[in-house]
Amino acid sequence: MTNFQNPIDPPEIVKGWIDNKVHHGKGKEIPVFYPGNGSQVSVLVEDTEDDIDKAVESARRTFDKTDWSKLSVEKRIEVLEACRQVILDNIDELALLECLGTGLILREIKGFHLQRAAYNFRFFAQYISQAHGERYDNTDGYLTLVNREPAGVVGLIAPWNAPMALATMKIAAAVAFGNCAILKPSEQTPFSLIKLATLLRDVLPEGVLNLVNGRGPVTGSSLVSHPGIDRISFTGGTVTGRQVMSDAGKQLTPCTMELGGKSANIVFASADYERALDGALIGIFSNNGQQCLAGSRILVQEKIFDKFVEEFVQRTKKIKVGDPLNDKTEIGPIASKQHMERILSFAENAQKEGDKVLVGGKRLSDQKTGFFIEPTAVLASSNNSKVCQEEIFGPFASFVPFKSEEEAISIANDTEFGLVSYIWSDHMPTIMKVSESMRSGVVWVNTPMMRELRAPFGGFKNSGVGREGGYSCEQFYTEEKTVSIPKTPLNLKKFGDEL
Ligand code: TXE
Repeated sequence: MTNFQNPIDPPEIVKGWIDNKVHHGKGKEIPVFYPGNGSQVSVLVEDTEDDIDKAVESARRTFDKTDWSKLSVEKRIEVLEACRQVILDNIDELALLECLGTGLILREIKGFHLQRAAYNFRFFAQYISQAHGERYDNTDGYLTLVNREPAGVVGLIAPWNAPMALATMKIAAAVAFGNCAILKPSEQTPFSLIKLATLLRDVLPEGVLNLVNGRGPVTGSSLVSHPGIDRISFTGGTVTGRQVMSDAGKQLTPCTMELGGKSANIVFASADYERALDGALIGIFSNNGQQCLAGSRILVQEKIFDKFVEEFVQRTKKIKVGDPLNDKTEIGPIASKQHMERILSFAENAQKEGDKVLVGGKRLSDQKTGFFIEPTAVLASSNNSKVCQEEIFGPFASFVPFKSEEEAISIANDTEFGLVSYIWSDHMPTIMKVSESMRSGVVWVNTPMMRELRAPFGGFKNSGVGREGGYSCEQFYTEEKTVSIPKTPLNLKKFGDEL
């Protein structure tokens, strides 16, 4: 049995970051584990209500009393580009810290997650360089301008499945539109984001990016409920999202919610078969299967169903699961013990409920310390089965056959979620009809996972509220102000002046 080594020497203790200084919170010490060997590697000091007060005061001070929110576009572009450079200059260390927290494969962290993190800042630098405004002339001689002003102090709540890529989208947007931010990383994966916050101290003035640590119901809910917060941007599970929105609603704080998914990956007989097979495997197994946009329900047309499933299973058996530091690894450990046990419980239940486990479903037998599971595929008894209705959020595919386009559409939409749909077909009328019928915020045709940052990303139904993307973020991270000015002096009605 192998016991994989930690990617990097872990920090002994993880603390918060307020006013560009280390902040020692008032709460408990929470253990943090490395998923690759299951051992506790560090503790984080939990921030409580008092600490949140300090973080909000600091952000508010910078927002209200300095020129941060009024920086010129040119200056702000420089700041965003400098943030990008900080990530690229420190990519090796940030990647190892991201790996330590998440167990994601180092190769993918460096090649994708951190490239995206850096690009998020460049994207918003480019976006604001072309920001547009509205102006209206009217026949009464008025000029009306619609100004966009920074929203204020924004709370950013990030999950554990891709901390750097997801949190930096929020940080970059907040900075681009002149806000001050308070970031709460997941308590499971604090290492890379706290490092980033400290590295950014030479670029961002104090109070622009504060970071608080701790569990959701303690630190997260104090942040969401704080009356000094003007926006909450949340990425996480649907159950938590409901709680966050209800807490924020008490202060009427606007929220965006990027929540879970149970996305249909629909493979028609008219598809390019090999490409669809590759796409289905990528759709469910990349990022250890822990992603909201995973194609976790694979619907395959009856004519090709048996062959497709058989070949999917054969390929799945060959996937290399193991050390995230090894260049050949394709799937690393699950992010936590609790999450691993939850995923495995779906495989156990599946047998009892009449579904058939085709491959996997167990913990890796030669690796009992880290949180490794076999990549899994299940033939569902129907789309009503638990494995088709609940978000499993791991390397776990559920197969369902369909006969016609109508049946595919009906099964695909038969879920509480509506984040993404994948369609594989070379028949244009099928592509058009099915994509128009999907109740999801995103549709990918003959491709897995294309993220165009200018376009909105988010979900229908229980997959979310609001969107992330260029214009969507501009709307969310700013307040609109309408200013009307007469172009020439007007003859106003004279109240109190006798007619
Ligand atoms: O996420 P949570 P969990 C899904 C996935 C997963 C399930 C549960 O199905 O199995 O959610 O994961 C913070 N107020 N996704 O429980 O709880 C928390 O500390 C404020 C989908 O780990 O949603 C963390 O920082 N904040 C997903 C963040 O919310 C609170 C990504 C996310 O944690 C809070 C992750 C509260 N009351 C899980 N409670 C995606 N959309 O990609 C928790 N948090």
